[in-house]
Amino acid sequence: MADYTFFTNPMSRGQIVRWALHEANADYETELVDWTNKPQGLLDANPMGKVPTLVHHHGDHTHVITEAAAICAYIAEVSAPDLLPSDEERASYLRWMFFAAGPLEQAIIAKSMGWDVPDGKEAMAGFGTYERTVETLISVLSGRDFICGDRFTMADVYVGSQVDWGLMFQSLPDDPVFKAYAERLRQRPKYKEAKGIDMALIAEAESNG
Ligand SMILES: N[C@@H](CCC(=O)N[C@@H](CS)C(=O)NCC(=O)O)C(=O)O
Repeated sequence: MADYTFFTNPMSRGQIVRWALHEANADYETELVDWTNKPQGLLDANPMGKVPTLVHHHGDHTHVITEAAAICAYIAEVSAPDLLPSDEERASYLRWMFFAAGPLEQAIIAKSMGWDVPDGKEAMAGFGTYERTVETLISVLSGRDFICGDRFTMADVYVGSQVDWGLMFQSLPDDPVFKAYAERLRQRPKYKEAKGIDMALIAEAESNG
């Protein structure tokens, strides 16, 4: 049995986790999830029925981990120590990974759904406003090649995926700082390897109607 069972759908946030698994050279098997007929194994592991969901087979027991950012962090802890932060990088690693999973994701979803923060309620919304959130991320990335500084860490898989998807779906502005960061990540062999698998699965699903 592989170390991990990876429940995913190629057209989903599962792409983030596949990239993380490849950066870690992890041993995993894929369970493809049909939205209209979710496997019982997924529902048992994650009552939300959401992907990505990762099951880690660890000796005689298993660990279930969900939420793409947490899964990336878990994979780094268990299978990719080189992608963990150094003492100097740890604050940025945690700060921007949580920022991307919280305020940034909320800001992007609110914008995509057409949800406006009512006047005077910015202080209650964790992301304040879409503009504040986006400008904050641009300002941090302006001074560095990767989210923790000059070295790729697992935080770049998650933060970078938000930027990559945001540019693709135009839910983030076409800012030169975002574009340069995304381009740096898209050149990584493991990014290409993982995306290649999901793109092939999407093409196969489309050709089967
Ligand atoms: N907070 C979760 C969100 C996961 C999520 O919403 N996944 C979507 C696909 S991108 C899904 O499973 N949708 C199917 C459903 O809700 O039934 C994460 O960050 O992983």
